[in-house]
Amino acid sequence: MSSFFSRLKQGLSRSRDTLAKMVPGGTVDALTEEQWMDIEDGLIMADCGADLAAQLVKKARKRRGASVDVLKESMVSMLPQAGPVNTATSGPFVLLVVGVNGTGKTTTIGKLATLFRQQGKSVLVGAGDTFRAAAVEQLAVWVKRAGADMVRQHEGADPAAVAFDTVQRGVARNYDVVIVDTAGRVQTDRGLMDELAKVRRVITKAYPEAPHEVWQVVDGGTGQNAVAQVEKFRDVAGTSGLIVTKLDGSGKGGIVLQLSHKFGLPIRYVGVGETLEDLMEFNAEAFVSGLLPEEVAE
Ligand SMILES: Nc1nc2c(ncn2[C@@H]2O[C@H](COP(=O)(O)OP(=O)(O)O)[C@@H](O)[C@H]2O)c(=O)[nH]1
Ligand SMILES: [Mg+2]
Repeated sequence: MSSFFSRLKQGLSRSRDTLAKMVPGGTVDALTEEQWMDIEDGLIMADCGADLAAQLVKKARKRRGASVDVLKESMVSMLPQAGPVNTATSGPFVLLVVGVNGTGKTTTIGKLATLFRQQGKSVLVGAGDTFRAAAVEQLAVWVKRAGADMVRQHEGADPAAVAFDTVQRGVARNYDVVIVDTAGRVQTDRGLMDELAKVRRVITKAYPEAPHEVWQVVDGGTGQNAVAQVEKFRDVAGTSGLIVTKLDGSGKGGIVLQLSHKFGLPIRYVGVGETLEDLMEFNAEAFVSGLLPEEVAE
């Protein structure tokens, strides 16, 4: 088994445990009515959401010889098929990262910067969370370790000004990748939304093609809260993809399916732990295989 898959599996073990209680193993054919109801309950407990759980079971049951393998296929086929991210833009590839405080934005940016550097790309990161001085320092540590560069201003500086400077410098100095961090909390929710809208606007002023992607980071352990967060940020920030972190911390990995189904947004990465290797490019088949129990429960 590849280290990628074993790590993912390890990270999803709590979710798989949640489901293993309810879902019989992979090859069981012709499940009983009661077993299907248990499966539906299991999917709900793993945070797939009641609507999606019902849909998945219904879809799987329509197939002859319906089994858990068919359920896996239904899950994979309902995930939006997004092509790979096109970072080969004419100027820098500009990525804006948004999301509520504590979801993992800054650490994820640090990891992404490292991954891009490993591909030989030059990376410039903008410290747009000016709300707390500690946030800038935390980012600085990651950026230095990654061998990337950073644009920063003083605590309390206008995040839009930081974003503008970052993108402008990224274009002027021909960076391959520009990543802009943001705050996930300011004095008020309204303030945060206004700020994000402004950050997005000035990025486009600095470079009309940008941002190429806006990824929202959500904490996979927060259940319906994660759904509400995506709903709230989506229009303001123009979210184009999701990163679901902390899947190792709860048995609620089904949230990944619920979010992508509900919003039709591609999942770009999932986080299954705190180290660099725990941020994994999302692969629908691997994810679903890691989520569902494999062995037949006798
Ligand atoms: N267990 C676990 N912790 C994570 C994961 N991703 C991020 N974290 C932790 O979540 C905490 C908050 O992350 P941070 O990047 O500061 O969040 P931000 O406020 O959105 O910038 C940090 O302690 C991270 O190490 C993950 O996939 N799994
Ligand atoms: Mg942060």
